[in-house]
Amino acid sequence: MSATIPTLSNKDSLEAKASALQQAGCMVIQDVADTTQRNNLVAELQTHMDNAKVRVDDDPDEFYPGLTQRVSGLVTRSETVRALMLHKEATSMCDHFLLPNSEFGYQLHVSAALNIGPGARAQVLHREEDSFTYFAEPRPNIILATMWAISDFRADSGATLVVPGSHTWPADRTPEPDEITSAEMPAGSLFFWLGGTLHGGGANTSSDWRYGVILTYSLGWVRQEENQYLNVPKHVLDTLTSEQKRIAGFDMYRALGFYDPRIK
Ligand SMILES: O=C(O)CCC(=O)C(=O)O
Repeated sequence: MSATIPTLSNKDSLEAKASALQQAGCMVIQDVADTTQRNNLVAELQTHMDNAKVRVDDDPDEFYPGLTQRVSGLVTRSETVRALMLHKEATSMCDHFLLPNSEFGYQLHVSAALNIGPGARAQVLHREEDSFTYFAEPRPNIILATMWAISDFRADSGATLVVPGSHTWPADRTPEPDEITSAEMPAGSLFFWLGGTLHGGGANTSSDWRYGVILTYSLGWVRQEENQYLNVPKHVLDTLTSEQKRIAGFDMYRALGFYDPRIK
């Protein structure tokens, strides 16, 4: 494979990180989540993961491959995610890439825990910004995506496949095999990619599970992919801090999002 993903340390400067991500359309930062955070997250989501429906007879036309546990609604389900979604490593990149197009802020776009099981096929490569066809390509930055490595991510265990540089491509250009690479990273790393970067879950040919948490962010004035108004019930919303509510998308963006508090 000739495609490479820039890998930086959490001690590198903001400028170095932003420049690497801008150039490659993707980047790994190592040593961001510690073992306690990862263990807590797994424990908080264990029951939901155990109850997640795993399709064994995979339909190759399905966007989501089988043999994978998927759990969303993480703002409600995980205290650790409520901290990680505001982690400085993530928000500093969001400030850089999203605030110029959304001066009053950005919001969580998707939250999901993805545990790719042995035998799972690769997901079709796609772009996070694919819903925003209104904008001509190359699109402005609308979305910034992150993947927290809860387990080690290896090429054979289903590490995210990514096409560095594809954020600058015309939408109809198909990657050659040597332009696709795996976001291999040790547990605790944080993988970033831009909304225009081609990527997808990798095939798992190993006997281990690949556990990741995807948290994507979007401009404050677009519709969120995950419906937080339904996934965060009122009794949970009432326990969130103002920062958590804001990032989850419950603040107004200029005139957008008003409501009548007398309606219960
Ligand atoms: O699991 C991964 O590595 C990527 C997942 C993804 O891109 C998706 O579910 O849309």
